[in-house]
Amino acid sequence: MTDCLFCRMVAGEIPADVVHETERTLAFRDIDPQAPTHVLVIPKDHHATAGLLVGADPGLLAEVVAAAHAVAVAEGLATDEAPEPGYRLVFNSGPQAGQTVHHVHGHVLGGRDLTWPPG
Ligand code: D5M
Repeated sequence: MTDCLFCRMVAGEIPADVVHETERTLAFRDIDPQAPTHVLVIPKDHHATAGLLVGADPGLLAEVVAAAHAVAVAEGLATDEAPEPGYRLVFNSGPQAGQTVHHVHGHVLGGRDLTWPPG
């Protein structure tokens, strides 16, 4: 989709600070980080929300989650054996949840104590 910001980043039309890439996923640093580690993980194909993606291609959602974990391991937030110190993986879905870019993306957040419940 040419009018989608994240599709344009996948296409290389808009710069991205890429930290991880697979055949079907891309991970890049958030432009407005909310934690010492704040990385967005997306499928390269356009799907608006996680719910729509899991209906269309559940394996691709699993690849996005696996990529998010690989980012967390690379950032020193987790190992493949244990979650410590830990990280949060968030999919904002829809306007009431604060989704502003309508191409599904998982936020990988970590590197500080994260509060709960979220705002
Ligand atoms: O999150 C959308 C996120 O996208 C938000 O945290 C800012 C980020 N963003 C917006 N533009 C860019 C660019 N150009 N590079 C990196 N990150 C970007 P949401 O869950 O939809 O509110």
